[in-house]
Amino acid sequence: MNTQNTEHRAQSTDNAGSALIITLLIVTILVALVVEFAYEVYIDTTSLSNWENAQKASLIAKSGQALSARYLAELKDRKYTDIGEFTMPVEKDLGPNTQLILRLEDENAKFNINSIIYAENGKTNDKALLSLQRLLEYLEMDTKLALSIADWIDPDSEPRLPDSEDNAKNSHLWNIEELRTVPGIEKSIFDKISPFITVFGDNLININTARLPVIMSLSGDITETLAEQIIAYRESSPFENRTYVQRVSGMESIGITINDRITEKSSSFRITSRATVNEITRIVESVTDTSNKIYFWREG
Ligand SMILES: [Ca+2]
Repeated sequence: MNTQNTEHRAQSTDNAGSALIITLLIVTILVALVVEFAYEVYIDTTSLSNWENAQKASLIAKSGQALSARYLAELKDRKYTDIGEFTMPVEKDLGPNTQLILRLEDENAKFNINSIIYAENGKTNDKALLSLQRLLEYLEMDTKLALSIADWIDPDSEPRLPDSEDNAKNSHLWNIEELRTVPGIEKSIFDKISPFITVFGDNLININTARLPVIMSLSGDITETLAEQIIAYRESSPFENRTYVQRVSGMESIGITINDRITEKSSSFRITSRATVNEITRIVESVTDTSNKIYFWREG
């Protein structure tokens, strides 16, 4: 990730950030009232303080989710989106020893690993499977892993490789962590590929936000140099329409071949809301779309 670029994007969302902070102030007051009320019910004073901190942190983290969702809803009316990821600490004005960090990640910037098997008929999507193989190749991994993953997901039990159907789920993945159960996906492999993959969204890759390996996975004709040129082009002028990628020198005809697999606008985002009150931290994660439909929710 280009650090400068991240900072630039974070700055461009300052207005949204200010709006979030103001709303958070109101939410914090409400949280304090709720916790004060619940506090009265408890008698055990030894664990009371931590319990109170945990309750506050949990409520603030959930509020962070709600506020981020509101921000996403505003993106729905935009012509295009170019927010790949940004982290926004909301340290001020939340009260003493209280911190909230919101992180948004574009799921449309990633390759949807479920797309290699059609949901409608369980057949293999050959184009998507090739993309996954190219992604693995670029990351210097065994491209055969793509076949193991395909067998893990597809409904039939005909192995593409010896043992690749053993204990297979034979169904689409609910989260990317499930990949760890596929034979051959060791932790080191998972850690390397996980930033570039998702199991959510509409299978379209946002050409404004996809990182280099994901752009290269779209076509065998997209070289590393060409992918770098796409990134350089969008930094000065984001693609307001997916077809504009054809304006990048060298992409005139390749752009047409990937037109049905890309978009200029993202719909799904991963929101991580991390609240800390007096050193007690609660994290709420979700994948939410710009219509505020929630696909995944985890509290910890
Ligand atoms: Ca299978």
